[in-house]
Amino acid sequence: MKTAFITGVTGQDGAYLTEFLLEKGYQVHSLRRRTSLDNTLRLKEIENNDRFHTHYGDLTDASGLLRLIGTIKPDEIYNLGAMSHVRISFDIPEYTGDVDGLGTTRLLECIRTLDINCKFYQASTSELYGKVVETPQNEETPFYPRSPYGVAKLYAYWMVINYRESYGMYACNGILFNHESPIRGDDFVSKKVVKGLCNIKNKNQDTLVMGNIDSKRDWGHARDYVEGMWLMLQQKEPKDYVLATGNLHSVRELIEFTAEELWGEKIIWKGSGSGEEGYIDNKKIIEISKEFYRPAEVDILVGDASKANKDLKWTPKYDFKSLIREMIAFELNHKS
Ligand code: NAP
Ligand code: G4F
Repeated sequence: MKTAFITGVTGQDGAYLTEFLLEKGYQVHSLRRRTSLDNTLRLKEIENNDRFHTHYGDLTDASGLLRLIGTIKPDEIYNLGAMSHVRISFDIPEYTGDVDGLGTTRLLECIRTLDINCKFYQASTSELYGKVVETPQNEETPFYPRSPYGVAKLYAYWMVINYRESYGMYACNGILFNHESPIRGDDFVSKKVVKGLCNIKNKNQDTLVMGNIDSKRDWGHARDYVEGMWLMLQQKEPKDYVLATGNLHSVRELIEFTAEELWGEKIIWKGSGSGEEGYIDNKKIIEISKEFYRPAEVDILVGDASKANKDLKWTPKYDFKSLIREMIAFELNHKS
């Protein structure tokens, strides 16, 4: 029976990965932050599994990490913990660097110091490509991060490669494009749009206020992506892989598709820029506010996952429509 240690277990990917590894027969140990309100809502269905364990800790606390990893001696570490919100990273850049950047180094140092035989997965991101220099992006595409989050993750990305090359560590970067699910955090665009429009449909909200709706992303389902993380750690050689669907949609299309699923009709757009508004049945449901714009935007991200398709035999099962339909169904059932 293998033992895994997961940071970020209380987040979207942490919950799906834990479920996946428990199904594979793993013992799963995980890092949980102490919070004043319950942060384990995504873990309710698995928290009673006797192969699942949480431990209090923080990626900024090196001595705690060393003690935990030294006791658990995991076969695999999945570093999913992060301050993961791009816009908020502009508000707390130093903290973001500490958790997302140095937090990764702290874990790598634990493996080196304890001299344990432990594979390491790093949650790298398509945000590394930022102001993209080619489309689609693959493992060879140069990086140009556009946020404190992207810059912190770039440091972590290179530390993983440095520890692999310096100490022969089995350490991989998964360069994952946006992946969503019904349990996505409320302040990411997919959840905000689906939840907001479902609320409007149910007359619990009047309008949805959005930022830049012309940015474009490659959205997949988190359930598909956690399988890819695991596959990266089951290979002969540690390598870095892009996981993506290869399909591109704008935030505007996300809003239009969700609205059409809910009302069976098209949104009518009026105005432009931050004065643009969206209407259904002559009722305004979308407004734009600069509040949700970023100081520097990533306009377009779309990945080429050919290397993962070939080496890992990884292909996503969900597409954009099945992802959004599942998110809508969750919101509607959740409310009833
Ligand atoms: P998420 O839902 O925001 O979860 C982040 C997790 O990190 C939460 O469990 C959070 O704990 C934890 N965390 C935050 N600060 C921490 C700290 N100081 N010490 C320990 N844990 C801390 O993110 P996600 O969408 O699951 O993403 C997982 C990872 O993949 C992140 O590293 C993210 O940057 C990266 N990534 C995500 C995507 C995507 O589209 N989802 C794409 C590429 C890469 P609390 O619950 O207590 O806040
Ligand atoms: O959903 P988002 O906040 O995701 P973003 O910035 O792409 O970051 C996510 O994916 C990354 C992978 O590429 C991860 F590394 C990262 O941790 C995170 O999971 O925003 C998507 C797009 C952006 O262009 C944003 O400007 O949607 C645009 N947007 C427009 N209005 C909005 C809004 N984003 C948010 N969060 N809220 C809005 O009202």
